[in-house]
Amino acid sequence: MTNEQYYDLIVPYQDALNLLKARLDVLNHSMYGSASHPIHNIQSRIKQKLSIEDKLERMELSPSFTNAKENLQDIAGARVICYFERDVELLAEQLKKQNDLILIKEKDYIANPKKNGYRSYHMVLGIQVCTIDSTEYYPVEVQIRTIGMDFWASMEHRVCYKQERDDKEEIQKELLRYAKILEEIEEGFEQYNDRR
Ligand code: 0O2
Repeated sequence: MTNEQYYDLIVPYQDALNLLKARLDVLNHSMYGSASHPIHNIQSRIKQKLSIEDKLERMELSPSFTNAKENLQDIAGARVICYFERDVELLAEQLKKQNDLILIKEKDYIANPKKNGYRSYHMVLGIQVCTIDSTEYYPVEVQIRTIGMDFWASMEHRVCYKQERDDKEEIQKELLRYAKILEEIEEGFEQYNDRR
């Protein structure tokens, strides 16, 4: 893929991401009124050219514009960090209710955490992008999680994720323990919040 093809590829994904972020802003302001907001922060990214090419190669596909568009659902990604687990659930529910968005894929690693302790709610949403001559849906991968889940995932990503290590099993056990401790701490905060 040439640089020019890469930039042509990502323009509508960036548009889709911007449209989704505007939706999230509105939900953030309106979900609980002006009293409090569910979202702590939002991070977003467009996949780098090299990461797109690497991923296609891992899928045994040639790294072309067409293969990227037809086979990748994470060219655009948003990570939404909420305060409480209940905020994650409500936000996901609200997004699913918006009937001009398409739910392409959903993975609930909060209801079903991964073996290593990873917890997060994932969805791929189809966002309608209207230009002067076309209307098309583009996928955006959305990860919604709490501050504690994000802390755990960021640290695990740093020390372990996709790495070959001799002590991987041992580390995984320890990481699972940390995930449980963080879950307990967050439950404590949520209970304090409910008692206000
Ligand atoms: P990176 O480096 O964060 O970009 P996919 O891999 O997206 O094609 P799949 O299996 O449906 O397909 O993805 P899934 O399970 O929804 O997970 C996708 C993303 O979730 C990962 O992206 C990570 O960001 C995050 N994730 C999943 N499992 C873990 C985990 O065990 N630890 C951490 N820290 N993050 C996880 P990438 O592209 O794999 O990685």
